[in-house]
Amino acid sequence: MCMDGGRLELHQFLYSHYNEKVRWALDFKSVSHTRISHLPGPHMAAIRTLAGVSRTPILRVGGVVVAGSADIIDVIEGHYPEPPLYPADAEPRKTALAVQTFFDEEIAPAVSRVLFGELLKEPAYLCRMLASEKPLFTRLTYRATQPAIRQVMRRMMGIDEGSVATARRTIRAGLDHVAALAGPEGYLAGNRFTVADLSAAALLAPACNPPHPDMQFPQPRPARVDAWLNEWADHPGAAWVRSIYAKHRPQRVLPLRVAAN
Ligand SMILES: N[C@@H](CCC(=O)N[C@@H](CS)C(=O)NCC(=O)O)C(=O)O
Repeated sequence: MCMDGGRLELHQFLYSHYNEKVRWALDFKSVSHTRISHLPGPHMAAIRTLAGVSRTPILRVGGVVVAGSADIIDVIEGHYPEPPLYPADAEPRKTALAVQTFFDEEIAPAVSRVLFGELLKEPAYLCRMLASEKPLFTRLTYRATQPAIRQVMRRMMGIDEGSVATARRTIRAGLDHVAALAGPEGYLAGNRFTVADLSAAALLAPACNPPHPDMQFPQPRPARVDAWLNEWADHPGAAWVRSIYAKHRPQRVLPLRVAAN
């Protein structure tokens, strides 16, 4: 794949934790890119046409399209090896990639399920979060279609009382896991920051409210969103997430262009 000189586009959802993994990897490596923010629900046609799947993140460079946060990070790492996200040695690299897979597959869906269980009850706030970059007309239309979109999102994320209760326990297990696994230097695979730390911190970020413009929920927040954040606030795993953000999440990389669509 040729990335040099190509316009690199990240097709994303604002505040999404899988998308945050890719934003972080691009920012960490100072890769200039354009972010194209889609609205969950209406995104489907455009993303399917682009990538043949409906999930974001999608990375596009010219005619080349890569889907899925882990595969995208792998491509970014291959083309922009410095600073590295993969450990040089085989054993810690295997551990780092296994941690990424665990958080991608087990923890991240639980975070979405519980958080959206709450956010879908706050349609005005949800629209403010997801559509803030859009023109007024699009924001109003998106708000008007929330009842229909809410049903689709509930179904797609498997949100019901039982699944949300199980997902809450899974989130706690994820926070316990990072608190227990972080070594003396505070990292999950070896003694430096890797894709393991990036993945765990990005995917737990919606529960930990790290002070970064890409993930910090807008103010004022509804009481139920505050309650969601308070639920995890004192967990040592949440303190770990915030410390990894403070040490390793670049604030913003320029030039970053945000395209409206
Ligand atoms: N394994 C994928 C999961 C991506 C994913 O679930 N993305 C969500 C947003 S956080 C999505 O696009 N959902 C909408 C859909 O499934 O159509 C990854 O690592 O990128």
